[in-house]
Amino acid sequence: MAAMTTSSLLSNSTKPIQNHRLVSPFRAYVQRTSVSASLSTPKYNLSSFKFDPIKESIVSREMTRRYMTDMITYADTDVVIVGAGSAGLSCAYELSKDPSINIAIIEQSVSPGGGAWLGGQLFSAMVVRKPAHVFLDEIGVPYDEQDNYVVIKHAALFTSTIMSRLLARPNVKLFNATAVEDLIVKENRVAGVVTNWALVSMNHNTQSCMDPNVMESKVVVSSCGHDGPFGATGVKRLKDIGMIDSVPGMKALDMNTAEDAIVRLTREVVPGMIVTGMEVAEIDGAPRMGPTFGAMMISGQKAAHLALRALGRPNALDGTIGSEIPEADLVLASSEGGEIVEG
Ligand code: AHZ
Repeated sequence: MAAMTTSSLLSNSTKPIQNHRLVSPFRAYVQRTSVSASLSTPKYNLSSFKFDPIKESIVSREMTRRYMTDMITYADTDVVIVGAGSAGLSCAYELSKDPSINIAIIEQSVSPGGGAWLGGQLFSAMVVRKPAHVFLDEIGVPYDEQDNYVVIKHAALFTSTIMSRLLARPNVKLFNATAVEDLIVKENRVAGVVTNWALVSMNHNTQSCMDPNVMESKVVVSSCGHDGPFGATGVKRLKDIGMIDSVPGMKALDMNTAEDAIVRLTREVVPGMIVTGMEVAEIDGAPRMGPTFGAMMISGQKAAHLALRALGRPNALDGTIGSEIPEADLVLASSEGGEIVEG
């Protein structure tokens, strides 16, 4: 009886999916793009494998020297992106195409990716509404194509792909396990972030004073997600210090309204600070979209072009890509007239 149940379950689950559109575009994509994974003899002997020797202190010095060099390099940088969820990663990916811009990504978690390791309710698949699938084509993430949307078979495929592309770029440094605790503000302009090891940030109530570190930047992009223990940090701090009036919090779910609104409202909220992703809904009381991710990608892309504009670099918002921009320190991203301010 048990065997019968198992086999009938099995035969149901292995039945071909009726809607051929669900399967064939993905297969076609994989056939076009996958590298050959055929079994071949490894280039070393697996029966008597031996590593080259190393001194333990060398391992320690390699890690320490590189990390400390990065800290020195990025103590004063072009753009700091706070939060490596789908919006922050998309922003960093787009921005890092300009090799003249140095980008530090600060992520409080040990594992970057925010909520984008899963679809919704801990399911695997990630839904992306068209035309945001063009972004997936660019980074090389395969999907099942439907009429108005596409489905990536596992959200982790998007997150791991964008991260591997991004982190290979020489002008990007990810500082994970590091939290942004505060902002640097000078003359009403956000001028960087105040950081601490995330584990230290989480223990301010158990230890006496554990002072933070700082990172100056020309532009800060806040992509901290919606409110939570570490969410919406950027906009909540702006409210605390009186730079914005209120943070009403995201409204109830409406996918259609929410995704367009997030992209439309992605902007430089105060001089020097651009907000992207779900943090935008917090500041504007816009609806949430739940488990559809296209708005995170396009909002991140728009934030990148706002940052490029703020840095006086060619950008898609001004239609200046491919043209020479006059030497300018900083252009207010929020200014329609391209008003230039001092760096
Ligand atoms: O750990 C956070 C996460 O990885 C990180 N973060 C937040 N505050 C931080 C701080 N310092 C350093 N002070 C911090 N890191 O920011 C990341 C935010 O990622 P996310 O995936 O939560 O936000 P997102 O805006 O990129 O994507 C939102 C995805 C959602 S939520 C939602 C809904 O609830 O309706 N729908 C979508 C698509």
